[in-house]
Amino acid sequence: MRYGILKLLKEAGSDYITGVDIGTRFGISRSAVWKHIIELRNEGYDIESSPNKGYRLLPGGELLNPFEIMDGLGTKIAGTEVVYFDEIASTNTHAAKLAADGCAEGTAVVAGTQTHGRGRLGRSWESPKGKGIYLSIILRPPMAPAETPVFTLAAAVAAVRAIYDVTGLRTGIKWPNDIIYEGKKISGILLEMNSEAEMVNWLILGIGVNYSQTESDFPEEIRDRAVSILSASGEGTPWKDAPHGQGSAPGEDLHHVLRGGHDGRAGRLALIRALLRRIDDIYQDILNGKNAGILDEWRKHSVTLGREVRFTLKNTEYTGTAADIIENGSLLVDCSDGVRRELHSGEISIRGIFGYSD
Ligand code: BT5
Repeated sequence: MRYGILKLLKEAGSDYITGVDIGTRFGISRSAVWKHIIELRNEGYDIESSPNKGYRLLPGGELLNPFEIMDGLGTKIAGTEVVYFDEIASTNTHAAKLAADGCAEGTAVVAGTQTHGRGRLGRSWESPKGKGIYLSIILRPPMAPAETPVFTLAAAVAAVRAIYDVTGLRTGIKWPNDIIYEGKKISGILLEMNSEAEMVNWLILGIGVNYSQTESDFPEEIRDRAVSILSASGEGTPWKDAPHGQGSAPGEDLHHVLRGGHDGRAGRLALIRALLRRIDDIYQDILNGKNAGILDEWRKHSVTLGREVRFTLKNTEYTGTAADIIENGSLLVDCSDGVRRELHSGEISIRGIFGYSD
């Protein structure tokens, strides 16, 4: 009921609606309307009340909550259910519990901060409160485990698209799963799976995006290789690097969205919704067998292909040129000894001779 009232207030924009009108709409008394308004205010919504005119929602007053994330989202699967926590250990860990308990496919877990945000291979993900996006989505693709590596590539493509949709920033993908802006990591992806031999039970697609950290918000060890959306955007011109020929860059009115609300929460909300939409689209592509298009787009955004890489395999160090990516997620490297080698993420340590290295 109170979200019904909130919807009405949103539809009214900057106009007021009287308590009587709201009451009539929902068949409740004016004092019942008032109680719901108080509840919404307690949740954090900025609702103005004027004795003669009624109520209105003040601009930029959006919150990060399941209602805001799902309202009018229009996705088929991703984000059809959303759970939100101000604080959680790890959205991926929680999503795994929900998945094991049989939650609906597409359920998204969002948090304001993570106390034990996880990266790959036991690494950690810095997740300061209110400064990043921490999102996990549960998928149940009807396929064999061997077919799932494309999800890592697809998630990276979806993240690049979503960041561009909302900010106009053109980011790149560093194999296997880093989203990079000018050599620094702006987002990371953690894909986890539970399966039988022949069939996936569930996949958890976890995405972390640095949203509003400044340099000093990052721990010293990663300061020179981490960046946030807002700092990458530069003061006041978030779309300065908008690419040409990739659809129109966001209009100036988006500026207030990026920085809007407390803690830029309006911008984080917009980006979470864009991520869910882009993941939903690309998941449909996978289900419809369109993996080739995903790989092509991955190649287009790649900052790894064509570059010199150095890696260690079974204690031997090799150098070579990153030549291509293949559907199982492997990177093909033309090594200086003339041999083309296939690198599987997780098995090698790779040193980019460019920009960010890990
Ligand atoms: C990743 O791992 O990049 C995957 C990160 C996935 C995080 C999301 S948040 C929502 C969901 N819930 C979770 O618990 N996790 C997912 P990896 O490629 O292993 O990179 C980890 C490394 O990146 C660390 O060892 C640091 O060097 C660096 N790092 C940590 N936090 C960072 C940050 N906020 N920004 C940039 N780099 C970071």
